[in-house]
Amino acid sequence: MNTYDIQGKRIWVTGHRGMVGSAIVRRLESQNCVVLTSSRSEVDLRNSVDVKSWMSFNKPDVVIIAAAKVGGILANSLYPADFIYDNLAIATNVIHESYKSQVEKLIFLGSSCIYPKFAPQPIPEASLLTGPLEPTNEWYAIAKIAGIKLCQAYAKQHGANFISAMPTNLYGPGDNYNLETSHVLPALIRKFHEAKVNDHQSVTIWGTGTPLREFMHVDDLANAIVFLIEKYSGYEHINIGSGEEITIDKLSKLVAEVVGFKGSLEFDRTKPDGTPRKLMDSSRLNAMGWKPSIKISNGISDAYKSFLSIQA
Ligand code: GFB
Repeated sequence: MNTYDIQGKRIWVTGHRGMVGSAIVRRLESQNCVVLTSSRSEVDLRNSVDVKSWMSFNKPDVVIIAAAKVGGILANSLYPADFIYDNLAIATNVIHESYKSQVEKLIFLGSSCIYPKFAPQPIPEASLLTGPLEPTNEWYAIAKIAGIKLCQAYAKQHGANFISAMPTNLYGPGDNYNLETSHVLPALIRKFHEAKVNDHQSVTIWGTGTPLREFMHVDDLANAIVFLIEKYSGYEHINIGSGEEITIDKLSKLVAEVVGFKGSLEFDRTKPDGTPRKLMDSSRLNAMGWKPSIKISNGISDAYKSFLSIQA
């Protein structure tokens, strides 16, 4: 297994203010490397001229594409043009300019929603492009699939050491708690917290509660990303899952318990369920020697603590 040593390297973490980017910056604090970050006012990643000039000035050795236009099931279905355009532009610009400025290692982050709606479960990497996508997030999925293909094309044509990884549904510090655009877990934390403090008797959950989702704490993901930068240079994208899945109904009860909400759940069937299940097969990553360590019940308590700290 050819390894890449990040000691002393200049590592650009794009999207450093986001939940994933900030977890990666936290993870790199203990490493002897130079972490580079850029604010939106300095570099609009959708603008190739911005990206080119920032890279020629800052000369990163490693690039982590954690920047993305992300959101939950409702945001993805409401803003398809934003999701496909922003994510395609970010991938195209950062990957191409990384090649032009001879970046030594790049990792592109996608999502488990790249897989067909009815892929075999658990979903192996080979399922990619074998069937129709989940309609609510196909725009984002296509942009992320294009990112995978960009990395593969630059590896194939130019020998670039560009890899891509597909995390499962993430949660943790720095999450988005806006109820229209967020993912389910932060939405539940906020809904149950507000119901508790306002003494409401019930909380509305979207859909039927029957879909299954796999979750991973963002600190586990940050560890996996550093592990892959150092240990993986393969052509194929690689799944980063926890192997722990739960129904939305059970997740709701777990979050309610952590938050201390004692009321009832109501299910709003006018809201979409999305894909029925998207448990990934992460055996390739596990076989390389990496496993997550944060169990969902502990992870939710940690996420709730970080939610309370931003309420204060
Ligand atoms: O997390 P979520 O928005 O995204 O929804 P996906 C997961 C499930 O939770 C769906 C249900 O079945 C939702 O109907 N749900 C229940 C809720 N209550 C709520 C709520 O209050 N808010 C939200 N947001 N969901 C996303 C993709 O799909 O997965 C993204 O759209 C990305 O592109 C992300 O890939 C990882 O898991 O369905």
